[in-house]
Amino acid sequence: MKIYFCGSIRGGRDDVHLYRRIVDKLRDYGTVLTEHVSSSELTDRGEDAKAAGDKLIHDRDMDWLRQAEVVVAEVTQPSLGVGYELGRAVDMKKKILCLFRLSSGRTLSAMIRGAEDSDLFLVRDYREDEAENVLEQFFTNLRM
Ligand code: 6K6
Repeated sequence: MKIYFCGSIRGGRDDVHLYRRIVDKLRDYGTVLTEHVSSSELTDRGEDAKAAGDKLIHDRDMDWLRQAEVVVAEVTQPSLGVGYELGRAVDMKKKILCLFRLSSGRTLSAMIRGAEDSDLFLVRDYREDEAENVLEQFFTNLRM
């Protein structure tokens, strides 16, 4: 199974340690097309973008999104790019899981929370220590 993981890059890298844990767990279920999102070498400064070019990044990511069967997004750190990816993924009728930590004190965008349809688009509030269990539950239900 091809899995597309979304996490904030230019929106801020505060949660990169958690993206790493999520991507590690996602590898149990398939190929993660966007592993770089969890790389601690990728900063919000954009050195990589200068080398690759924003258009190339966008077009490559959209290509991967088309290939993916499942999209998992950590949405606690607000990110324009993640919001954009989720909107495109909805349009492509992908199965989507959004993970949000209430402990952040933030309120999730209504455009994400309100997109929940208990079928293709799921939003799950979780605590950091529950990350692996929440993913296990999601992929177990997917197989049923
Ligand atoms: C590196 C540092 C800053 O920009 C870069 C360029 N690298 C990117 N490489 C691959 N995917 C990217 C890059 N920048 C953004 N994305 C995609 O958008 C990822 O799939 C993330 O899920 C999402 C993050 O968007 P922003 O708006 O937080 O950057």
